[in-house]
Amino acid sequence: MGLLSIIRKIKKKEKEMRILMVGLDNSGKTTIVLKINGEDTSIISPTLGFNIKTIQYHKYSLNIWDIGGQKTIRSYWRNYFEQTDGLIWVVDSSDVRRLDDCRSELNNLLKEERLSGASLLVFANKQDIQGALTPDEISKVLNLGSIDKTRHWKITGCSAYTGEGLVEGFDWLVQDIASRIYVLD
Ligand SMILES: Nc1nc2c(ncn2[C@@H]2O[C@H](COP(=O)(O)OP(=O)(O)OP(=O)(O)O)[C@@H](O)[C@H]2O)c(=O)[nH]1
Ligand SMILES: [Mg+2]
Repeated sequence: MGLLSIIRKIKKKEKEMRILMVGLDNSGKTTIVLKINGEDTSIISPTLGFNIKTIQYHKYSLNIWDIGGQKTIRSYWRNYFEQTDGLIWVVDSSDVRRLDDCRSELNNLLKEERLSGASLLVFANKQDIQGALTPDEISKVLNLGSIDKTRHWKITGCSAYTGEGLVEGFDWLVQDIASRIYVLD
């Protein structure tokens, strides 16, 4: 391999970001990934393992790991923590009954040493549903104000159906990661 192609290869690799997408089952993770990638969101089934999707986003290549959130398979989340640059926690803002569960699962994740350097984007999804809690309300219930000061985080309201809020969230996440790991860009 010539020097130029080696350099190109390194450069290409440099532009990659690993994004881990988790949250309770039915929160809308898979729908969000499809929508941001411009794919049909009408036929969706629960994720029993995981999906990996590589999306070209501006000049970055996002490797998005969309992991199934059903209770019985949450113990497998830890298999995907390594080398995560960005963590997306997806919340069904209309599922008030399970917000306690949602808070405790998120708290567990944030204690994880291997995720300590990852930027955190919380998507308060399903804002199109009447009666859904607002991002501010979700933030209070999930106690995001008590997140460690060293963590970069943001909450954004969104709807994977209409697409509202998705670009705003991804833009913040990608910029935040880039400012930490690609400082020379
Ligand atoms: N109204 C509304 N429904 C949504 C939205 N996002 C997802 N859904 C629906 O919520 C259900 C679950 O969506 P999924 O994307 O499969 O959820 P998931 O988080 O990937 O679920 P698991 O794979 O089981 O962890 C589906 O019926 C979606 O159509 C949204 O923004 N608004
Ligand atoms: Mg899914």
